[in-house]
Amino acid sequence: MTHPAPSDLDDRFMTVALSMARRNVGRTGANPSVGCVITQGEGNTTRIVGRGVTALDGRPHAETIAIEAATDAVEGGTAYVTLEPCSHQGKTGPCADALIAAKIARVVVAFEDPNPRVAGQGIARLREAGIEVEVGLMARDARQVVAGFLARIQKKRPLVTLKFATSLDGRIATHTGASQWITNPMARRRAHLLRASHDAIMVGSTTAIMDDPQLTCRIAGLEGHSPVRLVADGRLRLPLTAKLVRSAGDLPTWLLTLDGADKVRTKAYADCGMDVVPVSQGENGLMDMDSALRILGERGVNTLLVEGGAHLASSLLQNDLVDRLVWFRAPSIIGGDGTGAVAPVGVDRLDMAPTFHLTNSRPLGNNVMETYEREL
Ligand code: AOF
Ligand code: ZN
Repeated sequence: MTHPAPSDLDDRFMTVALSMARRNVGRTGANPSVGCVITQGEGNTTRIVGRGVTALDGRPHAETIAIEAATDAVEGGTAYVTLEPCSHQGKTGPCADALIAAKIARVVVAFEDPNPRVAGQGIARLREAGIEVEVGLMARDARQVVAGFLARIQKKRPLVTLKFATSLDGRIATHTGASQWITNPMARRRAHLLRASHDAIMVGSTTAIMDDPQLTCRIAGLEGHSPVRLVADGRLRLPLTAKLVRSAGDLPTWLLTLDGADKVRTKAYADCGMDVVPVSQGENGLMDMDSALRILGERGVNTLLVEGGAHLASSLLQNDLVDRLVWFRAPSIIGGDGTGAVAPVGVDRLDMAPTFHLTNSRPLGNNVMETYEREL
């Protein structure tokens, strides 16, 4: 019988830590969802004695949960963490200190935390305490899991995903405005699932008025995981009778509008429970999307799902603010008199067109779901 090489074991346990981390993506507030696995023993006898994932809303952190939940002694064990353990004092002490106090002998870290409050200091602290630390295992996968957190720290804005549900010819409505439903129930269910893994969902005012959406995650068992709902409505056109306004007292709902918007109307939305967020004007007189996204980043939004409409999609694309596309396509043709998924983007030459690369494609019954990432 062959014994697994130590590096294979490391891969195996970091893979478990990553699957722990994936459990709470979109549910840890501004905090990244991190996974931690603690093992004891060597070679074939190595076993997991504790595991943890960053708790809902971001605290406690994964490491302290793994230590506390351990079913056996952790002293002398190895901890696998999908992000560098923190070194700062939050609601509870630094995770690096918790690992030191627990007398962990070795820590395997997927990658260094770019948060300036941590940035290598967690690793340094562990090493100073005599703990063996290895950094960089499965870094690519680990970075993918917290891509939104990385965007917020490094680009000072959330990771932006545009979602489309269209006919084969890229239409989101017929010329009479009929749009329910273009895609099939499987595709719509998958779209709801997408909501649960994002911190916030945004629509433009036309979509909010035409579709009167609730923007909640209505999947059994996931109802509690609905993200913050956002409407970009520069001119305050949204009627106070809209479902989003009427339910604003129960679910966090933000109204992004132009700075200096009518005070009386602004107060009416605020009285309904909406959080009115003023955004500066861009050169074209519309809301400056760069500023809007910066504000969302400051408010701790790591991942933003944009569900339309055509104008919001085009202003984000025009400003190169889109990281990912999720495209649900039904096998129908609506034709050129229908509404296109994206309003004019100002592309004259083909080399000016924002380009994405396909990262996933899967059939959902007779519909298809495609995922794209921005081509750099
Ligand atoms: C860890 N383990 O599970 C997570 C970490 O706001 P605080 O005080 O909770 O700290 C948030 C920061 O901690 C966050 O921005 C990121 O740098 C790090 N997240 N660190 O050791 C964890 N989620
Ligand atoms: Zn921590």
